[in-house]
Amino acid sequence: MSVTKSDLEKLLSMVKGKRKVLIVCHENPDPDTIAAAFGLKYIFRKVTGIQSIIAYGGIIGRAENQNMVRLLGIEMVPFSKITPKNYSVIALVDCQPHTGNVLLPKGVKPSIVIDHHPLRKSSLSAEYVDVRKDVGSASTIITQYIRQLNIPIDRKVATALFYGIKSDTRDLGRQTTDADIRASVFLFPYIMQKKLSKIEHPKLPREYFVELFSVLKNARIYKDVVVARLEMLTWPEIIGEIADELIQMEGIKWCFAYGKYNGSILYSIRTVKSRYMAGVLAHKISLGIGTGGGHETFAGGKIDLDYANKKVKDPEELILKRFLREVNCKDVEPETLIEGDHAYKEESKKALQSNSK
Ligand SMILES: [Mn+2]
Repeated sequence: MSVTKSDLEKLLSMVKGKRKVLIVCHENPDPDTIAAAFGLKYIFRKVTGIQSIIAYGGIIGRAENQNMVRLLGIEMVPFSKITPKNYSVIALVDCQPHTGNVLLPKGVKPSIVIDHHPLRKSSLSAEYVDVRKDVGSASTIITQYIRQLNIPIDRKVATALFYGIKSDTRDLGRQTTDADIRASVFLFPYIMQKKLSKIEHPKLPREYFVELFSVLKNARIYKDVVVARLEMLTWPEIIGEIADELIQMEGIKWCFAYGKYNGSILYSIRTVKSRYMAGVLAHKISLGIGTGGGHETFAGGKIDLDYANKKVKDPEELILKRFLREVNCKDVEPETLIEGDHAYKEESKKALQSNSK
């Protein structure tokens, strides 16, 4: 266990007696950041009696994540509904300041940063920093806190943390360490199995399947690389979901999935090359026009189009070009995943229009 009693005493002393404590998730929160926030809130309440508020930017889009929040009774407030300046303690979980995936108003600095992405300089000014690359999820870190503090575990908190670890590590298979497995084993007896199953297998809107159809028709193969452009018919996290699917294709070593959402281009990168740093690649792709980062085998980025359009002619073309260059496919002629010329866009648009009638 890599957290000591005195670390946690320091953490808890920071919130003791405070009336306004804010826990911030990353934008378009995923199960790991939601669970870590929920777990940290539980720790604060259980040990110090302090109530805190969980806030997030973007939307809780994925059907799984909506189910998670609803079925486990996780209260979360959109960032737009609060005034961060009013909070004396701000904790970030599963993200770090100035990384592009958490929007903090200018002048608002977190005093607590708990994350498992590579450490950023911007985090060092926080009073309490627990950023570790040797765990597969932020939920693992929070589970360690609960164990170290020896507090009784709530079953909803256990279910959330278990799912947080499970989804960030792709069922304990991706960038998983002993710490993640130990945390999962610890949580397992407490989890609410039926609720977890409902969370993991949600009902999906029809648009999801229309999106799937268009993605597959539209996918391009460059040797061992697959590129997919999404229509973004559902929620922003669909990019990561599709990337996770496509990287499973036989013979594929890289996947790049992207789409326009809310004035930005969002993209996800996946690779099977475990010793390559996908996060560094994402950083390179976004250089000068946006933000990007992540882990060894999975990463993502965001290009704000208002900004990028002032800098370059065609940001979408540029990021694709940069990606293909980095994976040695600059001059490779692509082929479609599915043979034949499909008017996929028209078809999916028509399908959608008739849906909304
Ligand atoms: Mn995470």
